[in-house]
Amino acid sequence: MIVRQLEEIQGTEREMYAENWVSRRLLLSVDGMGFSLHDTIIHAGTETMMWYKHHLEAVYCIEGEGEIESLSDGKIYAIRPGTMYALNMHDRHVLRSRTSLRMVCVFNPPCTGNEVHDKDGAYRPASRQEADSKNSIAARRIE
Ligand code: 9YT
Repeated sequence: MIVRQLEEIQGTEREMYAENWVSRRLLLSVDGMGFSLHDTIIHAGTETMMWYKHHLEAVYCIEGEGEIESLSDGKIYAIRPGTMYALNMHDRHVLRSRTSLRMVCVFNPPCTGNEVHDKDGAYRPASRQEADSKNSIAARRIE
């Protein structure tokens, strides 16, 4: 069993900073779960374009207010505590925060730890090597 506290992650390599957000990665590829789990703060008054071409992401807002715009059809959805969105079509989107947002994010395949957005707002795909090491860790846990 893996049990972690957010405070254990803060200030370690599992805490990633970008201009508009800070992401605390509670579960990563190396943990062998098949997904990663992030507690992410989006800074107030920011606009972030994202396009996770290589990942599926579900996001659950637990604090704050903002909106998400789907760039394929221009639809805008309000975000407030209790709102979930799932980028099941690898949807290009813009996230706008009126206040600071606290989001619980799940990525499949899992992030490996040090991903930051590229020029398209994407994370690089998980490499074969990372996938193999994840599988061997999962296998070791089962043994
Ligand atoms: C909500 C969102 O997509 N924020 C960007 C950061 C990302 N979710 C992460 O790595 O935690």
